[in-house]
Formats: sequence, structure tokens, C-alpha cells
Amino acid sequence: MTDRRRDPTTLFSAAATGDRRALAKVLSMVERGGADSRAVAALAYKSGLQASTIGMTGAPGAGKSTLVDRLVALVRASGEEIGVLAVDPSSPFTGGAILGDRVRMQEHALDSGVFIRSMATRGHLGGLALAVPEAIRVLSAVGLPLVLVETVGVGQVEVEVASATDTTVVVVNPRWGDAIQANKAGLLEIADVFVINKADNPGARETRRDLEQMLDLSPASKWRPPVVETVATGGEGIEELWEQVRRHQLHLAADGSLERRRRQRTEREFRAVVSARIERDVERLLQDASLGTLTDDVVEHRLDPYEAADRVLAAARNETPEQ
Ligand SMILES: Nc1nc2c(ncn2[C@@H]2O[C@H](COP(=O)(O)OP(=O)(O)OP(=O)(O)O)[C@@H](O)[C@H]2O)c(=O)[nH]1
Ligand SMILES: [Mg+2]
Repeated sequence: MTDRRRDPTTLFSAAATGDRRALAKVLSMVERGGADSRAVAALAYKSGLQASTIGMTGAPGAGKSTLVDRLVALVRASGEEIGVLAVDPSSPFTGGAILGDRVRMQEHALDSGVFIRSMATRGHLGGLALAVPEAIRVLSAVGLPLVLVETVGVGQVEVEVASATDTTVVVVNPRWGDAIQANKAGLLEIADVFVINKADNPGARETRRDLEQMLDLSPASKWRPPVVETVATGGEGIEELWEQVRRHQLHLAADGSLERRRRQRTEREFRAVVSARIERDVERLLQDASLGTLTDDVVEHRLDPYEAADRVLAAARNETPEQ
């Protein structure tokens, strides 16, 4: 007998009526991957709802969580509900580096209009690059109109995760070379809004100048990322930041690029699902008893890699595809 409390469909329905504990359980299913996660993905996809999404990325300690905290307060003051996902690609554990955030976010803990969740990969096929868009879809499907995604770090995965949102905010600090580092990490291309947080420290002017110079050199486009200075700890510049985020969202909606971006994202996600599955099949086939010696044969020069690959593919074709 299936335990109804753990059944994805039951939990998803409860989450959709505002049950936050059920929502948390549904998101754990997404993290773990597997059959439950698939059931959840199907339900969420069917809802067709899409929240406005904002990604917040930048180097560790740049002040992303403090900014998120301030933005949540601002959004809640206007009565709108909001979901927050804190993603740490370097941590395999939920809540790894997020403990401090939890403490800070306590202020919102009793507010049912805010849903905060940290995420790690665990077992999800395709890792965070797929788990995050799926989690965003779940939050959208239960009716949250806004979702903020905080990503720690500046590697390839972070760039991927950050670009799973409509508006990407890149946070830098007034440190020598910080803007240049952000550029090197590929953050310049994905930024829709720049924030120089910790503007109470010296060097904000120089950082702004560096950013503006780099923006001058980037290819002309209809949207030039604005640069906002904030002091997240003191709450300065938060309204302006939110205004710029909103302005960007209006810009996307007005010229049709929101639809285009979302289409491209869905297409990319679909391809990533296919790739992840094929990758998994490759692993499985290479470990299959009948093909198990192939790798050794290649390594020991009894067989060339192409011939060996032909055999693997021939074996794969003889299998019935997964339902
Ligand atoms: N002086 C100053 N300190 C700040 C400001 N914003 C955040 N901080 C401090 O910077 C530290 C890091 O802030 P977080 O918000 O945790 O930064 P984060 O980017 O979320 O950090 P990770 O999630 O670990 O990457 C904390 O001690 C904050 O109090 C600011 O505007 N000025
Ligand atoms: Mg943080």
C-alpha cells in the first residue's frame, strides 16, 4: 500500500493549496530525483504557471543573502508572496553553507507569504542545472508569483543556474579587480543588473568605472545592465535595486524577449534531460556484464575505441527504451 502522506500527487495537491510543509517535502523529492521527482515534474509542468524569476549570483560573501533578505522584506511590504531558493553547487548537503542565511531569514520564518529553501544536488539526474528549474516550476505551480534564486560562487554551474531565471543580478564588491574577476567568470554576459554591494567600503567608484568600461566594450543591445550601489546591511539602495529588476522585467515583457528567453530555456532543459539520460545509459552499458571487458580491451590495445563504441551502441539498440 502506498503511504498517502508520501505520495507525490497528494503532497503536490496539498502544496498547491498553500501547505508549506507539503511543499518542502515535494522539493525534497525534486532534490532526490527518481520516480517521485518525475511525478512531481509532470504535475508542475501541467499547471503551466510561471513565476517571475530573479537570480542573484556573485562571489562568496558578496552579500547576496543579505540583499535577498532585504528584497524579501520589500516585496512582502507590498503584500506579494515570494519563494526563495538558496543554491550552493559546492555543497552536496542541503543547508551546507546556508546556516547563516537561516538565522538571518528567521525574521520571515513565521510569514507564510515567504517560502525559503536551500537546495543541493543529492541524486537528481543532471544535477543542479536540472533540479533548479524543476524546483522553480514547482514554486510557480503552487502559485508563488515571484521566485528569487541565490547561487553561491562563480563557476560554470553557477552561471548555468543563474541563467535559469528571467532576470540575473550579479553582485560584486568594491574590491580592487572584483569587476574584472566577474567578467572573467562569464558573469558580465549573464548580468541584467549589476549590484555593487558593500558600497560603504572604499572603492565603489572605481568598481563602477570598471563595470561601465566593460559594458561600453560589450556588444550593443537594447538593454544596458544598470549598475546599482547598495549597502545591504543598512538597507541602502534596495528600493533602487528592486526598481531596476522590475524595469528589466517590463523590458523583457514589452519586446517579446521574455517569451523567447523562456522558450530557449525550456528547449535547453529538454536537451539536458535527454543528454543526462543518455549519459546514464552509457554508464550502465559500460558496466553491463557482457560489455564489462570492453574498456580493458581498449585500454590494452586489443580493440580500438571506435570498434568498441560500435559494440556498445549495437547492444544499446537491442534494448527496449525506458518507458
Ligand atoms: N560592510 C558591509 N557588509 C555587508 C554588506 N552586505 C553584507 N555584508 C556582510 O557581508 C557578510 C556576508 O554576507 P552574506 O549576505 O552572507 O553574503 P553571501 O554573498 O550570501 O555569502 P555566501 O552565501 O556565503 O556566498 C556578512 O557578514 C554581512 O553582514 C554591506 O553592504 N556592507
Ligand atoms: Mg548566502
